[in-house]
Amino acid sequence: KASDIDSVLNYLKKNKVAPNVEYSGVAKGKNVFIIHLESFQQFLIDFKWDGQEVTPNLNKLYHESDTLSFDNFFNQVGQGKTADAEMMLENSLFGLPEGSAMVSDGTSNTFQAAPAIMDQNGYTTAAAHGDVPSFWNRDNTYKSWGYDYFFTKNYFQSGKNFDVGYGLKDKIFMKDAAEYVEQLPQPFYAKLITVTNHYPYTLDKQNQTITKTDTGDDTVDGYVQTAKYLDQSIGEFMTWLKQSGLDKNSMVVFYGDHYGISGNHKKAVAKLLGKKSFDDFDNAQFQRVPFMIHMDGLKGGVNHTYGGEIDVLPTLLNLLGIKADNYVQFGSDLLSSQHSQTVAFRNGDFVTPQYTKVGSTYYDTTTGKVIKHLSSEQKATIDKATNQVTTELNLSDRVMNEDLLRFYTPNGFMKVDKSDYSYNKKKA
Ligand code: GP9
Ligand code: MN
Repeated sequence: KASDIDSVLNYLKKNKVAPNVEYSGVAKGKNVFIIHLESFQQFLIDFKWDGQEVTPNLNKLYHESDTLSFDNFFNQVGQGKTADAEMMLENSLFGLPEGSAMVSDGTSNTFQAAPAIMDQNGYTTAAAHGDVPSFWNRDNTYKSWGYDYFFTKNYFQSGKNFDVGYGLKDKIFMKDAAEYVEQLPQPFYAKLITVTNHYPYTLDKQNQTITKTDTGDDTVDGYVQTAKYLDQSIGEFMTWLKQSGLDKNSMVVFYGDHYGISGNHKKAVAKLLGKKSFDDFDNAQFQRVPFMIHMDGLKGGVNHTYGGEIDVLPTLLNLLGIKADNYVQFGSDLLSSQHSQTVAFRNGDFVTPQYTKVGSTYYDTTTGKVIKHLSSEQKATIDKATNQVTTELNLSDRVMNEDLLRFYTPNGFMKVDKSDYSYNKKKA
């Protein structure tokens, strides 16, 4: 019922975080590219194998003075993987404890998502993905989120060997998608979802430009090959961006959606990282993924704030100068001094700069050592973090399961009418 949203609104009001005013509006009116780096983990940044950098183009971006990079940014997905990442990125709502919220609720729920917000601030919005539109129920969910365009498989070139794994190979996809995006009225908000760096990390011979790693674990060793290929597609995209002139008036955001190597491959990962062992603590830390914001003239650098995918939308809206303090968003501006550095995982575990919780075990985040006996002070801090994590996950689940946003429209927001959208290819 309508009043059920009240406990959510009260909690968010009580815990409101003021965004960093130094960054408010620095990207106002710029085009926005959201580049989804499939299964891309932070450890790949500056990682070397076979006598070379695996991802030189992303490394360069990561270190550039006009890129704001984060090195303590975590994926927070559950079973919905890519879909959970998208849900968090564009709504600042968590995925569900089981399944994929885009599948179970994407069609029917009311959302106040990034595309709709951007649209109502004068933007044209588009998503692109080199697979069938129905995957993860994107075709329906994107209507609920207010995407003007959704470019999928049948919009792009096809042919023998054009696809691998989950769809069009990244180099072809990025090029084709860019050509569509370039034609959109500006400013635009465009999300490009890559797929080639996806388990089982297979790639045609001619695109393999680095040897497989030698852990002996078949599900791990191809990862550097597809990651390198993805990186090359980003390099080509950045070259295109410059040539098109769009680099001057665009903000380009990169993020890794979730791990590429799961916790089931501890031995192989230890070998890959040159470590003696790899335990549950290490696996929690291994959930770091890239988050980088690149823009001409942006005051960049590597930022060490702890945060995660839930925090992306509030951070970006502040940069874009769009006020969102009355929206239902569970994350907060990563650049704000008030930002909470407790990073929730979907199963209730968490990481903070001080503590890491995995199941019923607590670790010192700085040393990786198990804390056997919690002092009363440690216990108080950990209880507070646990409480925050469970409360936010629960409230977010209520918003999703009970479709609570239908009862609350933030000031200045117009409810999305899904019937306004159709993604059938119009012949050029
Ligand atoms: C498929 C792609 C992969 O469309 O986005 O999804 P994932 O398996 O990573 O959740
Ligand atoms: Mn994915």
